Amino acid sequence: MTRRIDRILATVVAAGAALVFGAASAQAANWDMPTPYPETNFHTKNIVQFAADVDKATNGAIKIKVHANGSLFKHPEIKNAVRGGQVPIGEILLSNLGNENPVFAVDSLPFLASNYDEARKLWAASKPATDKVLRQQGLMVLYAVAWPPQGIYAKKELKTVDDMRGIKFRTYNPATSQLAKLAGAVPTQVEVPDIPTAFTTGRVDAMITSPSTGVNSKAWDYVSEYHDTQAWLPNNVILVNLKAFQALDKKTQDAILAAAKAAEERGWKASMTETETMTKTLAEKGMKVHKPTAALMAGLKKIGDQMIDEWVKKAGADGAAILKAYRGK
Ligand code: PCA
Repeated sequence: MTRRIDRILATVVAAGAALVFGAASAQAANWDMPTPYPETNFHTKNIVQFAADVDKATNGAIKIKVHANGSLFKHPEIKNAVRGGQVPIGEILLSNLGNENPVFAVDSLPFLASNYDEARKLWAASKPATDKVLRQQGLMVLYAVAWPPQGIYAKKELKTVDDMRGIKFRTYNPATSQLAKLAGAVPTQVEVPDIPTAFTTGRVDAMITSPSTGVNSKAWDYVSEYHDTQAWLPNNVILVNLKAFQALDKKTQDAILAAAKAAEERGWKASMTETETMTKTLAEKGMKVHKPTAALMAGLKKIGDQMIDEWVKKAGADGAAILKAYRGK
């Protein structure tokens, strides 16, 4: 008798549990997430971990499927895909939007923030204005992670900025295009998945990017010189559609925010490790890793100063507030 009651009780408990978790999985949302960079990239790996954390913390209610390397939407389309609700979430390089609003371009101004401490400070200083503009567009930043510092890849050693004159220069955002122009080079926008072909077909001869992207795209196959200029550390941001996020219950929202916070911490740490290991890999693969000459650095800094001045003029009150928060004056 007791055993029968036990059995019945066990069945009732199991049914109750099925009801609770079943409810979660009945509403389980599958979130497709387009990202621009390869699966092997540290940002992507961090996102995959974030997706696993969200799955666990929401009891399977939110399942994020990562579509890396521009396979679902190409990089320039990802922001509008999230904004228009075609996908609820996606990753972009924030400074890709630099022409839309100068606030988005601040992390790519040469030598404004050129190490991890400065880059983090600059993100903290620019986050409120960034959030404000994005929310007006129905978007929200879940987290941001910086790329390793940016260095120049070329076929010959660049001893001065003059050595960049006339070379076909691969760019990835409006700021890199402006830098190329100011150096007398010829800018060509190329997304990361297309880098190897752009070099092997002669569309470009040089680029500025991280040791990370250099390794991901096997730069040693088509260039031999890396100049460790540490010019800036641009941020990738994870954007979520505000309406899709607000439609979730509070518990689910909190779980996603907590996973995002952990991903941001983990991502910045991974980025720092990446800088060291990937710079070493470039050397191991036979590239010459140069400490840039004083003349090259002076030339690049002069260009950076000009770009910062132009940005200040364009960015108005928002820009002034960002610089004040960043520099503390
Ligand atoms: N890699 C990306 C953005 C910055 C970076 O380090 C790229 O080259 O497009």
